[in-house]
Amino acid sequence: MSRLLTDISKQGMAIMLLALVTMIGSAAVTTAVAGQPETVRVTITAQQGFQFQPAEVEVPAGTKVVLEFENAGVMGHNLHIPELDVMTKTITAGGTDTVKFTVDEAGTYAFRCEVPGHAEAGMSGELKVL
Ligand SMILES: [Cu+2]
Repeated sequence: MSRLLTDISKQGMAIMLLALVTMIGSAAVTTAVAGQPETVRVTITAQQGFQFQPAEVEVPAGTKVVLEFENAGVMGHNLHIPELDVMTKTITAGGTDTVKFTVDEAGTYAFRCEVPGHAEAGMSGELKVL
């Protein structure tokens, strides 16, 4: 009987410890989130010569990204992130288009211009979600 009680109390301790660890864990996560801006603004420009500038962009996971796409080239361009199903309009020279999205999963997501031949000519890049 006393052995059973001991086992139960050990189990109780384990549960309390787990609850404590969980509380500390979530407190740490809350602090990290509070320290980050809720929205990240990113500008990517389509340059002459079939280039995105910058071609590599980093954003934090779980944060709303406001991506402004500008066309500083002479032809129409767009920006497509296939894995995220994010795509701007095809904008003419001097134009802009803004898309908003949130990526919860860290990883590297390729983006490209979908105007035929442009990605092959160099219009591709990577969005890194950290
Ligand atoms: Cu293009």
